[in-house]
Amino acid sequence: MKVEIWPSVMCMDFRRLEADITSLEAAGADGFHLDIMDGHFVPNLTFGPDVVRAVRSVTRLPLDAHLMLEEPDRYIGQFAGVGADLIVVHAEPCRHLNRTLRVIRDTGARAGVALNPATPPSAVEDVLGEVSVALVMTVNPGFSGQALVDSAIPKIGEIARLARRRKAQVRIAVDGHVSEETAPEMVAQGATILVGGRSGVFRGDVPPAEALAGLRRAAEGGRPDVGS
Ligand code: S6P
Ligand code: MG
Repeated sequence: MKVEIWPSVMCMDFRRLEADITSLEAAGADGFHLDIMDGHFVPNLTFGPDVVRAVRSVTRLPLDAHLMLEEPDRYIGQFAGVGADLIVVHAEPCRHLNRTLRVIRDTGARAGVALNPATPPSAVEDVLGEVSVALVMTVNPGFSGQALVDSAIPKIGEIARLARRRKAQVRIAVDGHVSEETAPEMVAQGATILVGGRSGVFRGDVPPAEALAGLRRAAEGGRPDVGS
């Protein structure tokens, strides 16, 4: 299966958002990742549905709304309504995760579940059959440019094994410090969607479009030996 790279909108230059999106789409981005933060579930604030709507207006690529919200249920309809194709909620704040995921699917969006570095794969095992994407956080959520939480990487492989055991058709995404150095191991563990942030795409030393190409080369180099 092809490794997809989804650049993170929160890392873009907001003075020229359309230009960043257009150039990354031309450079081969497979989708865009939009981090929605409420200052409660994570100690930071980003943006809301209006920015998702603006991004939707300038690209036809899939948009992934990563809800880092204390009460995600309250906002699912809004993000689906402005064009999010994939809505990812964290397992941690959801009291009724199975129902929340069904609410997402009922909007017509694909459902995803995310888990923080300290959350065990068992927390999402019983919903792997309910989601299109399982998002493994390899940093503590809230900011870009953070250090990798090494202990989170083996969780990619654990979730891949759980999914195979349950015959769940779920893709594993990784979010946090995805770089040319870390991507090969993430892919070897079973990741097929990588969020491109400051470590992999918006590095600052080369244009994002060039960094994206380098990240893809590195990620493809990490593909498991077995055919996929
Ligand atoms: C972090 C957020 C992420 C960041 C991403 C950026 O809370 O969920 O999507 O945008 O971590 O990647 P990097 O390379 O800056 O860690
Ligand atoms: Mg994210």
